[in-house]
Amino acid sequence: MEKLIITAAICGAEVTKEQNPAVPYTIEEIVREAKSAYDAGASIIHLHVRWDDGTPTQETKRFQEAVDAIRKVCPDVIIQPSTGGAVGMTDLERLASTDIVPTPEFATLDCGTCNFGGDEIFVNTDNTIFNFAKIMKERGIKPELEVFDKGMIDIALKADRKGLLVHPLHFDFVLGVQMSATIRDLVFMAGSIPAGSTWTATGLGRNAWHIAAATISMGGHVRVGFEDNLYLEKGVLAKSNGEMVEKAVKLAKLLGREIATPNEAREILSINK
Ligand code: KMH
Ligand code: ZN
Repeated sequence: MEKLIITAAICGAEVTKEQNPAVPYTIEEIVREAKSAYDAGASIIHLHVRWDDGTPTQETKRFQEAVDAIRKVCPDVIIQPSTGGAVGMTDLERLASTDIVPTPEFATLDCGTCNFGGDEIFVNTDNTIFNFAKIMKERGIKPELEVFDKGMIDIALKADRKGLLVHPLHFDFVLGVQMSATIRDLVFMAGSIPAGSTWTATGLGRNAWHIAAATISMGGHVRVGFEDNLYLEKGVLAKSNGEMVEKAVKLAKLLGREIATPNEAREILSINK
């Protein structure tokens, strides 16, 4: 089977230090978490940034500072800025994370609107999605198509029919936010994308580890990290993102998959081609 790409979603926009004190806010903390994940075997850092008090921001300068600092200690890692940001941000605000220098090689592209718990709605209209896709294509940024249910795959394919995406497509199945996170759901999602596409999956919270194990067995790629899950196992908070990457590496070894380096991940995902 193809080598396994591990993405570490180290920070997110919603989780807090009250939930797990290791959640990073400052640039130093973000770098610490990125390095722990990279050292453990992550080849991609999915990046959100915060102000020092934990407030999420998409400000270009703050992203630039974080990316430059991560690059110093993880020179070849793939840094994937979020264009999702936090619920309620405007499209312009969200895209500001991609204005860093050099232009990012990879970034997320959220492919639909979804319920985000309580009264929160994460809004991505068709026009937002098509506009983000167009801008990313023009700027040579590979989109990771974030899909929270099957309908979002269909919206991504609509963008593809409009010529806004470059093949091979890469999807990230985020299970356990809107869609449930059973193995049946995962198999359905993996069977619903065009042949030749690559995919990553992540299970939110208590869904993290069965989704990781199934994904590794199915030939997909895995995302772990504080953005999606704060626990190493039931009742045990992870002390770092690195600990969660280590657990994914252990699962991969047990299941017979080798881990991809960042350059091997670029090759597998056709980044910069
Ligand atoms: N924080 C969520 C509202 C992404 O990074 O593209 C959006 C999100 C997805 O995390
Ligand atoms: Zn994110």
